[in-house]
Amino acid sequence: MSLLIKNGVIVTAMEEYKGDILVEEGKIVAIGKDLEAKAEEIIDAKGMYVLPGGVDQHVHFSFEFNGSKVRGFETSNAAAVGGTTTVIEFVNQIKGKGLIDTIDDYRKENAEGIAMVDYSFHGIITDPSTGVYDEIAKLPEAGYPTVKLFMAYKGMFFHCDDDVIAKSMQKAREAGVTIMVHAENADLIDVLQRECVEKGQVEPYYHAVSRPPMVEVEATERAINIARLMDAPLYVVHVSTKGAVDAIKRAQDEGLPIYGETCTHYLTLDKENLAKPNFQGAKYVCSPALREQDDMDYLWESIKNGWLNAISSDHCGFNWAEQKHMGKDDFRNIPNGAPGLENRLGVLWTTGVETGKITRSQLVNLFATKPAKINGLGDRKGHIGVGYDADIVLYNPNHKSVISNETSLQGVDYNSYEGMEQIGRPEKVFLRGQLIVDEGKYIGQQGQGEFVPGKAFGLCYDGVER
Ligand code: DUC
Ligand code: ZN
Ligand code: ZN
Ligand code: ZN
Repeated sequence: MSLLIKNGVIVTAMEEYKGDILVEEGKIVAIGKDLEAKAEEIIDAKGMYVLPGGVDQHVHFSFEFNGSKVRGFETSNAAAVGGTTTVIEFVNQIKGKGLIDTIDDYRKENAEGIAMVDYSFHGIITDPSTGVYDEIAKLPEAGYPTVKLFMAYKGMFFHCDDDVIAKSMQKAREAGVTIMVHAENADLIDVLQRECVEKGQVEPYYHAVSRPPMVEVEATERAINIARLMDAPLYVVHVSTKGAVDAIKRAQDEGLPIYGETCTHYLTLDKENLAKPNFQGAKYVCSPALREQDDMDYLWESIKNGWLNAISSDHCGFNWAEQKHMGKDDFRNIPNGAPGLENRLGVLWTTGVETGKITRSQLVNLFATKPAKINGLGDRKGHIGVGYDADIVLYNPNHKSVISNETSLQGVDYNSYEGMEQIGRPEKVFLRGQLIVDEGKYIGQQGQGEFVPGKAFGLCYDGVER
């Protein structure tokens, strides 16, 4: 199968230029001005921006909170219509079972034959007693070179203390495995949560009150110090606040390989959403909590200046009606996490590119190129270049729409961006050269997505550019 995409403006992390793209057998084989090439199919992309398919490196299709589970890979077509062609899913190690076995089995049962975009995995360590530290060396060979550890959630099965982080980092460094942390101080949150509940403050808003910026800043600084001690790299997920960015920035200025991502919602939604009446605030309960305007402004500065390296969705498909309502009488029982897989590109384009806060190239870098590199997918994904997978988005900048859950594919009963006017949309999306979205509608098939193994040392160690 060959395909020629003509007359579009190609946007990469470095530049934009007018050009044609020739695709053969799912790969980009040539790029040039007025390419004279024969192809079975020719697409005129005049008026479109031609972007690499997004890499959402922080997606939950199996996250569980108090026994309640999010929607799974059967909703991954939401990624496709949102211009994301690769998702990276976090898999919790099953207690008593090895991490690689857990991910292998999860992959066979929950992703293969179901996924509608390409996918990769991060492991989450929950049970060091299985010899998991020794497994870290074998993770790259299995194609899973990234591991997340939860500093937050005192008492929950996935919470880790500092010894687990330190020992994981010791092994990870040698193996080229990237350790990621959810940086919030579990003990401090526990104290603050109890204080709220004792005062009868049980509404969703107190989720944010009991998780102030300082609990994130403290844990981020601690994680950086552990990484410094262990001489290991570190990737901090879902950074939401100025103090945490500053800690990362200081470490980078010292030359340490410390990196961080933020998420669409921390840039665009503020803490006041949690105060919405009639338990609507529960829709915005995620961790870290939504912040105030000054933090949001600082995050925009941070992505613009390269202090943070990726923007992910941290997509968590919990329903409001049953699942979020588990916390009707006590915010501590509201499942943490919000959907957003489908809206990452449209929302960032609207609030970032259209307002002039970031350039299209910066968006491409944060949305696709850098997350692919960080996770060891950078030789195939996240860039429009010869030899890369033909994961291509034709973004129509003239389309206007209003975000509504009625048209959403996320399989959840609400949308965090409901009512927001969106500028532009992914008009056509190609996954390895196959058209899976046309006129903004998903037209692909279940099972079309393939596993993409990550490679070691994605998070560079030796002064490689961030
Ligand atoms: N952390 C995540 O990364 N996702 C959902 C909830 C959480 O705490
Ligand atoms: Zn602890
Ligand atoms: Zn987290
Ligand atoms: Zn997450």
